[in-house]
Amino acid sequence: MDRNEQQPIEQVLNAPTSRRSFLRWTGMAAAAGTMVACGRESALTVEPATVPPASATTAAAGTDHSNGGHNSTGNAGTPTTDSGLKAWEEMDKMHEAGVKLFPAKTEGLSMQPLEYRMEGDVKVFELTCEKTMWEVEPGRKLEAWTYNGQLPGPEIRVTEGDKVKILVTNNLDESTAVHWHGLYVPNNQDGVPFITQPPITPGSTYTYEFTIRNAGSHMYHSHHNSTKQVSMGLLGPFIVEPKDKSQDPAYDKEYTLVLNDTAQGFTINGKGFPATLPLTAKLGQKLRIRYMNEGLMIHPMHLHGLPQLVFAKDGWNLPQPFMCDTINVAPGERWDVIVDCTDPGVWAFHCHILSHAESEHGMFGMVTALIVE
Ligand SMILES: [Cu+2]
Repeated sequence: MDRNEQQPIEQVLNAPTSRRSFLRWTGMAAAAGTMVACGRESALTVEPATVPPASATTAAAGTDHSNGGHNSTGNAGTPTTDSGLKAWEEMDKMHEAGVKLFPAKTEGLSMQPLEYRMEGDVKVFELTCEKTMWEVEPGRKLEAWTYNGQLPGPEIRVTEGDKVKILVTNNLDESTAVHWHGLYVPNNQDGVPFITQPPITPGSTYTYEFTIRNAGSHMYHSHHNSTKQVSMGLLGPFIVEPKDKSQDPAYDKEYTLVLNDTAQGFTINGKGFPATLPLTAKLGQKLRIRYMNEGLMIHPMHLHGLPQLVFAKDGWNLPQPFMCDTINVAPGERWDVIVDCTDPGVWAFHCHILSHAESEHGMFGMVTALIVE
């Protein structure tokens, strides 16, 4: 079992199983050269957090009402657009353009493994809260508040029984605090200002220290002015390997998918489609997927083609794992699933609240793909 083959974006983009194979699988490589440039910015102009009202998109598509919605070259009732295309042709082009960009390159690597140093038998991690310009989709850069410049923040990965010390430096303009969501910690390490600690004021560093007592997929995030601070990006995955791995199902490769729906729009791991990263697997491999929801809405995550074996909730293995094709992930929840990659192809993988995933401008937001080769 290769526990952590999650790849940084550069590796994924340069790997043979990425853009090239995606195009091959989708049969678009040959067509790519003949793609006619679309007159509009297509999917990239869509604000992921909002779906344009029908009236707005109709206007944007330049529907010509001067001839009663008819045009001389098209079928009766098929409006044309400013570009001379029929409305449905323009819509199809925007959808196609978004898919062809996937996986689109953006700046910023999220959830990189956080290095630590040893102080005796204690693993010491450092997190810095700072303002970062974060590229959600190509060309759409927003101010984010991040841990170590990443959104989601770096992946903290430890083993049950580890002693950890986490130094949090606050370089923001307001106080903050970090809550270790899902972990057993001593009460005074729980990260809630005025209940268990003073706030971490701007410019100061605060030290958390505890022993890891429970395994599983967990999170860390701000617990101060949290609607704002978590929305702006102060969140990250905290993964605890069990001491005894025999209780978990076997898997070959794993991915963490952090779902969000706040200041950056609808995102998976801080990016919106087409800048989301595909998951990749070889035929016959088993993937472990760790879902985490750091947003304010539920997200039913639907993988096409291959069922999901749900075996853990909030880091606790289920007495009775179950199969599904859509797993609802509520705010604060973590679900762990195994996908047995028995069928090759590019399998669409998206939130099934459709307004989080697709508009008339094409797919956006919480959409990615599982590529099985
Ligand atoms: Cu959703």
